[in-house]
Amino acid sequence: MMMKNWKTLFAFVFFTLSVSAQQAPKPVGVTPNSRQIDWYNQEIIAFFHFGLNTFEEFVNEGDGKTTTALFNPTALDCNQWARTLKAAGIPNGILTAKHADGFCLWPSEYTDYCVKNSSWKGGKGDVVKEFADAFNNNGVRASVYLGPHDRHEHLSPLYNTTDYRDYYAHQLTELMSNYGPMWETWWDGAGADELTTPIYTKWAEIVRRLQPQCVIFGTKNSYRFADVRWNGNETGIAGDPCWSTIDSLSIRDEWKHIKELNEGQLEGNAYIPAESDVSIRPSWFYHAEEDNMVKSTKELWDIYCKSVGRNSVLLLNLPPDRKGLIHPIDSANVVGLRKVINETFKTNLLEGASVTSRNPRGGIYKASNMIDKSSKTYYASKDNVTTDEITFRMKSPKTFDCLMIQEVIELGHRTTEWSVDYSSDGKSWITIPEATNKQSIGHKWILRFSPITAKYVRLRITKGKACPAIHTFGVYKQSSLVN
Ligand code: OTN
Repeated sequence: MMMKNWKTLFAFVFFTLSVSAQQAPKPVGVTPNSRQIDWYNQEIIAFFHFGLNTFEEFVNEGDGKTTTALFNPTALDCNQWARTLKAAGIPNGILTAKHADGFCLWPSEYTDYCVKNSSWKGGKGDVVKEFADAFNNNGVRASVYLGPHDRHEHLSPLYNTTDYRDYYAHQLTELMSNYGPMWETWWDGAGADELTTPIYTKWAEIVRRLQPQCVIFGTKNSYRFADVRWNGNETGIAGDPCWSTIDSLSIRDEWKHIKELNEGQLEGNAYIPAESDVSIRPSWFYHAEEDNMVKSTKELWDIYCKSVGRNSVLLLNLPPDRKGLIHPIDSANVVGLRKVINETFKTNLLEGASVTSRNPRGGIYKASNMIDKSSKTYYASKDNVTTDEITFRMKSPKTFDCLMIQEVIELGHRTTEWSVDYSSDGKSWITIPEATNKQSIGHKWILRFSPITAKYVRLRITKGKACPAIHTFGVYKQSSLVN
């Protein structure tokens, strides 16, 4: 009887220990909300700068005085925009419903400075409606930029910030109520210094109430509500490192904190990841004289690797022309980017490799999960370690010039230093120079380097805030279209 009790106790202790070893790692630090996780998974979002500026020579920031009659796209087709995004694998697009000149692309009840008084469709048109309907019908998400700064409104003798707060609130309510789901709203900080946190509080309440899934791009005095931050430049290039966390109060004065915006802050008190905005052309609005200056597929691939591949989301501007169409060169180059991404990441050359790790957690958190293509599984090390070494032995030597790694973002930034080595015999190792002492991982980190041929690859995690939790690790050969 006594013996049986000891056996039962032993079995219980063994069971408890093995179950606790298999529990998921606990999150560390601040972590993303569901909007942010969804936003990260989109990877690329399109920007559409379209409005009066499109119809003016060399203008990108209209002064609010231009006559509304000028707005007259001759063949507007938002289905063509949506089809371009589908072909480019871009799931979401943000339209400048009102840019800094204050001209509204929808017939707002609250202003005459809008499509109602344009030549287009005899003043009966609504670009936001055509855009939202076309996107919803094509299975692409619609989003809006409602510029906080409004030069036209500033020209009014009745202008004061309280009235403007309410004017903007009414317009935001129109956009958030009348056009179906909206997935992101953009609070550009340009010219918006007079807008205080209490003003944004009122606006944020409207977004959260009417469109709870809508991601807020915030700057300056709206960081308290921001799901995502500006990356500190308009070149589409995120920092290295690029932490999703930031000290939200210290970045209010953004021109003094460009580095922090670009790189994030590991010990930041808020999870506000970086969105990287850039135009496919030199200007934000379409100008025919820039038709020969469109970024090539190769340039876009470089930007993708330095934005999405640096734990950020790429916001790529594809400005419609005076017809109201995306220019064929812009379209071809962005569809080319998708081809390059798909070709490059089609085959993880580590697939089928045997994988061993130094500090396995055990249970379902197997090291081979890193190469299993599943979005649900991941590798985790045991608790109380912050370092690890994971070795991949391929069946035969392979040639690669790119690597990609993903952390489990729901569990917070965990790994803070990592390197990747290769070997032909599993005994003597060489560290890839471009993959030496890297810092952040987050949603996705991509590195490119000169081709390497090796049979063994090793991921060395050398520092962290908690035990590593790695979703994906792979080595790839870049598409021949960019090499
Ligand atoms: O002169 N600027 O206003 C300016 C110059 C270069 C790059 C950006 C800006 S404005 C800046 O735009 C960002 C989006 O690209 C954010 O909205 C920032 O808050 C805003 O200040």
